[in-house]
Amino acid sequence: MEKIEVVIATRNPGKLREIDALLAPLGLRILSLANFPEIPEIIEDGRTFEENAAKKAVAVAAHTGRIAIADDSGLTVDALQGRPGVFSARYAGEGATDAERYRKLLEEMSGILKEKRGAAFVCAIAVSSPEGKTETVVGLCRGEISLAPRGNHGFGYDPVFYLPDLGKTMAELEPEIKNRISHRARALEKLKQVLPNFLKKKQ
Ligand code: ITT
Repeated sequence: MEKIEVVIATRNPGKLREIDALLAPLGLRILSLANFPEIPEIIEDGRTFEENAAKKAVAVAAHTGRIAIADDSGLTVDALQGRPGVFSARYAGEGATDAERYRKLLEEMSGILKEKRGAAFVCAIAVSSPEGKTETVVGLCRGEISLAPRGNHGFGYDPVFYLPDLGKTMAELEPEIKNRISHRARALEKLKQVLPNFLKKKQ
């Protein structure tokens, strides 16, 4: 049987790897923006993760004529009143590396006591059909901002996101474990509930 094609609307290889692994059991043919290099950059000017995820999914579905799945995610830190939030990717300026971003965060958090270092990773995932039907779901994972980076797995802010229950940072977890507990895993679990409505063959 021909596989249904779905485009993952991200330029972030870390996200793509995780989404790919989490959707693998569905037997879809996963395409990414690498298959559509002509798609221009989508301006993420929404006020919420949900708005940005929907904007990316709608634009890519319209452009490719295929079902598109987009992820908008980031870190919200309690002591920073939710920052960097939707600005997580731009927190240390355009073109900064992951390490530059988390080092800037550790610097901004210096002097903040362990009890006040609570944070959450948030992931909004939107799915959109070429006709413009869209659903958005959100997943969240709570933890703390560590005092120093640890671990080499994952991507982004993972080395400084500490999970007290596991006694490890997100970057110290094997990918299979992160993919069981992360904000992205939780959002994709919810996505799997609504996805069948998008994958139905047109009569
Ligand atoms: P796309 O928009 O192309 O998908 P992006 O990297 O620009 O890629 P976002 O605008 O959603 O994505 O920004 C997400 C930011 O949050 C970025 O700095 C990531 O490194 C970080 N982030 C998201 N999920 C993460 C995770 O699971 N672990 C660590 N950091 C994460």
